[in-house]
This record gives sequence, structure tokens and C-alpha cells, in this order.
Amino acid sequence: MAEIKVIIPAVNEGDSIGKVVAELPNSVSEIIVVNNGSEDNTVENAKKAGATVLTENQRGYGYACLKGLDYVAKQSKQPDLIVFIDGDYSDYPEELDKVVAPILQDDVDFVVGARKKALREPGSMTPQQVFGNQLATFLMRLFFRAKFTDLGPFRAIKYEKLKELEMQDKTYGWTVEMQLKVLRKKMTYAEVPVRYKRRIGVSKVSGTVKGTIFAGIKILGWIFKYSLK
Ligand SMILES: Nc1nc2c(ncn2[C@@H]2O[C@H](COP(=O)(O)OP(=O)(O)O)[C@@H](O)[C@H]2O)c(=O)[nH]1
Ligand SMILES: [Mg+2]
Repeated sequence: MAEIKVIIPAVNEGDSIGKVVAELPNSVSEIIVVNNGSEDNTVENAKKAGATVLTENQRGYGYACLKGLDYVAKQSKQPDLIVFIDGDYSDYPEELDKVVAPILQDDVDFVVGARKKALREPGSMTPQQVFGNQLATFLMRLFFRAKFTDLGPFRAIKYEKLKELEMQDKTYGWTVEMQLKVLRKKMTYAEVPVRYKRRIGVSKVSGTVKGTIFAGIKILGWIFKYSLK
């Protein structure tokens, strides 16, 4: 059986992180929650639910993901797949098996869980977020003929392929960087429709002005950087 590890960046997700960890299916061998200075019971609840909890001192979504990867790289046995999911309980953790299926069954390299409009709870994504994702995926289609329709956080990739990507983004550009590099390296990919609901707790990214502006800048920055190369 393929070995699957999950990385979850989490800041102040005490009310949701336990549910996310608990509802991930048994096909997962380790759940790694990367905390950045949470001031609530995120760490305690993640541990209680059975996750490995790491601490990253630098604030940032990308920093947290990189910390998780660094931890995995140092383990004696490497996984076959890495899955990323958010800690806010917006995604449906039990859909993990569906998200990894194209990799396990069809040998695809990378899968994005696409939050299709019909599968989204109203209000689960801000209008700016929907617009930003549409613009980003439109530009990826234009420049790379990409078939992505979302930059969703719930995603799976073969571990060996992820290493080849040499991920760098420390903050909000993490998801788009991964997709652009998959395209540039001509890896194979698929999208799986996933459901998405309103988060528990408070948004750190799309629900904040700073997050929205910087995410927009980061995402467009990566796209233009890669398109002009
Ligand atoms: N470790 C860590 N996690 C973060 C950071 N920023 C956001 N997150 C987590 O990343 C996930 C997505 O953030 P969220 O606030 O839901 O963003 P949104 O979905 O765009 O509103 C959640 O699990 C957050 O707790 C960060 O700086 N460090
Ligand atoms: Mg969220």
C-alpha cells in the first residue's frame, strides 16, 4: 500500500484542527500539523487527535509547508505521496481517498481538489478569492494551456515529484507555485471536484485585507515570472 503523509498548516485553529485530523481516513500513515505561534489550543487538540505537531517560528503558509517537508525529508522512510489540506475544516477530510485516487490508480503526478461552484457552501469563499482563482487559472490556461480551474489547498502529489519542484514560496503563493512548476516540468496532473464549506474560526488569508492583497500580488507575480521565462 502506498504510504501517504498529510501536511496541515495551522494558526489558531483550535476549534477545527481536531476534527480535520480525526476525519482523515486510515489510508494516511502520518498527519503533520505545522503550527506558527497559535495562541489557542491548536497544538493540544492536534496532538490529542493523533497528529505530529511541529512548530515553525516564521509566520507564513509556505514556511509551514516547507517545515513539514523538511521534517519528512529527515525521516528514515520516505512516503510515496504528500497531501496538503487546511486546518480550518473547510475541506472534507474524508475526501482524501478521492483526491489521491488519480495518483494511485492512474499514476498521475499531481492532483488539485477543485472547489466547484456547485459543491461549495455559499459564503465558503470570498468573492475576491473566487475572482482571484478565476483570473489565475485563466492566465495559466492562456500561457500554459493548463486545465486547472482552482488553486485549492486540498491537493496531493507524489513525494518524488514534489522534491523535484524545489518549492520556495514562504507565504501565500505556495499553491500557485506548485501548479506552475508542475506545468513547467510537464508533470501529469488531474483535478478532482471537492466539496468546500464555511470554515470554523477566523480566516487568516482570504478574509483579511492584507491576506487578499498579498495573495493577489504573490499569485500574479508567480504567474508572470513563469510566463516570461
Ligand atoms: N502554520 C501556518 N498556518 C497558516 C498561516 N496562515 C494561514 N495558515 C493556515 O492555513 C490554512 C488556510 O488559512 P485560512 O485562514 O483558512 O485562509 P483562507 O482559506 O484563504 O481564508 C488554515 O489552516 C490556517 O490556519 C501561517 O502563517 N502559518
Ligand atoms: Mg480557509
